[in-house]
Amino acid sequence: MSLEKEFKMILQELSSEENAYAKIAFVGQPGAGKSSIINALLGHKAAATGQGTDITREAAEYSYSFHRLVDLPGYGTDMFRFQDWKEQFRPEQYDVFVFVFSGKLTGDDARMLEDLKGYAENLDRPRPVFLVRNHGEELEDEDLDRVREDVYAHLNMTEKDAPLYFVDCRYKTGLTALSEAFRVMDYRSLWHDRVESHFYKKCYDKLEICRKRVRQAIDGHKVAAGLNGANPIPGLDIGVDMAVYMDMFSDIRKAYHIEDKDLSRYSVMPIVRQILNLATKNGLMLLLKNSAGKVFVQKISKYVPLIGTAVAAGIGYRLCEYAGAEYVNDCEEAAEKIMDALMREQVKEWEKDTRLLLM
Ligand SMILES: Nc1nc2c(ncn2[C@@H]2O[C@H](COP(=O)(O)OP(=O)(O)OP(=O)(O)O)[C@@H](O)[C@H]2O)c(=O)[nH]1
Ligand SMILES: [Mg+2]
Repeated sequence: MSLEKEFKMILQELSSEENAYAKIAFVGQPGAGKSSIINALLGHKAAATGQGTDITREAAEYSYSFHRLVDLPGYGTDMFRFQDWKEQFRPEQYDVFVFVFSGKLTGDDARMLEDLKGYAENLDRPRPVFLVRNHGEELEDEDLDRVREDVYAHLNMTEKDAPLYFVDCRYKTGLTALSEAFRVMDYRSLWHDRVESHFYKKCYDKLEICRKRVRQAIDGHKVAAGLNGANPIPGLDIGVDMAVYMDMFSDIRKAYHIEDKDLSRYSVMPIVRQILNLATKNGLMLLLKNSAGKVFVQKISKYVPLIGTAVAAGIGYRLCEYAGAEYVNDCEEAAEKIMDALMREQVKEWEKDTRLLLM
């Protein structure tokens, strides 16, 4: 399969998989109403709810528009002590957090919010946090400001760090405002980096495999080039066997799975034009002249009659190694440009999807 196709497949897999969703994790004490809010947002009973503790015992994901709602168990119970809960459910993997509470806040709650702030700083991407006071019906209007002050003071944050919503699951109030807040989030910025970083990492892993194959290809040709010097390079007193170089370049491209038809699609890129040009006799001559200058052939070659053909063969060997390395760099640069182009196309697709979904 060609390198471009391999890159494309990586991107397609990543975009269609888990990664292309903003994952909204619901966190909070047991019984705060995390599962009930998820059910209310979904409009049907998907998650189990109940009066006891530890009703939710495993992380569960539910599709919600172009997001995933993630129901997590409550923390601070015998079964899930805060530290154990964190290790088991790794909240740092999620993109958006909904902190649900319904009564008194605890030290664990303050620690949880402290951690949430920390994740955003470490990962250098936005990680919105929403505070949700459930059981809203039990509050009178005049209580709302007090709850608001109380929660921000206890969690050591301000409304700017995390907006507060009042909802009630029994009477289904406040949920529209919450779902509207999810809807208008710049959701792509939440997971774009994750998809992009996975994409580049996987592509570079592929290139690493190619690089190993390429070394073998160059090594074989170097020996041939050292022994063979049929075509003189104009202006230089040294001969090279063009066929050896042509074969080597072709083998390098093969090792990278770079196919000519891939390249023609990207031929507006200078680096790609260069790769194509080097596959021609004139282009190759030019590269060799440049490379030869760099391996000091000019200086040494005029002494060939004095120093003998063994040294000249050594120069041919180095010249080939140098030209091979140059061509490898070009191929890698072209591969990187292909990755960038594919990523840019994908971003355009996502933007189109976002516009459709937000209409
Ligand atoms: N009156 C009233 N009861 C609610 C409200 N929200 C949830 N409940 C009830 O509170 C109990 C706990 O709700 P859950 O949604 O299971 O709470 P949870 O946060 O998911 O709990 P864990 O899964 O154990 O962490 C259930 O019996 C719900 O029916 C509400 O707004 N008003
Ligand atoms: Mg639950």
